[in-house]
Amino acid sequence: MEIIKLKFNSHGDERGSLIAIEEGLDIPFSIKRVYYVFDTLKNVHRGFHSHKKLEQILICVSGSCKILLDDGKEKSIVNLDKNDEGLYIGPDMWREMFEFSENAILLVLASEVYEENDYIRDYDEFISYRINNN
Ligand code: T46
Repeated sequence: MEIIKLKFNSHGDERGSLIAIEEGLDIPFSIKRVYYVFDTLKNVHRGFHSHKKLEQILICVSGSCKILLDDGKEKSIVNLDKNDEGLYIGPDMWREMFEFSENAILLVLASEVYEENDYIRDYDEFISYRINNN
């Protein structure tokens, strides 16, 4: 499985650091939605779904967490612990998020507005969808 990570430019000086993320420059899709996940405890697992259309970039802007990616054939665990690094997740990829550190903030840039119909939340359905649509 190919893991696509994006590196963002950090502008640092004696005042601190700043990272700017621009559509068209840093992100391969139009950003229609931004959300962030926080106050998630270490032993909690989230996600457990895939998307039919949605593309996203996940950035752990504070702390760290792990992302399990599963394309139906292969699984991979990605550690997100750098605020200048984004993980691209395209459609048809099962994902789970876990091992959130204290104060972890997972920022997500999304290519579409929220649409529950785009989710596949049942693993067997995900596998059948992959078989029938690839
Ligand atoms: C994903 C991973 C990385 C909204 O009302 N609007 C939104 O834009 C989102 C993302 C969620 N919600 C509501 C729906 C649920 O009632 O917020 C609640 C929690 O959502 P969910 O259980 O889907 O959260 P996660 O952390 O399991 O998954 C989220 C995204 O939903 C998903 O697209 O890829 O983060």
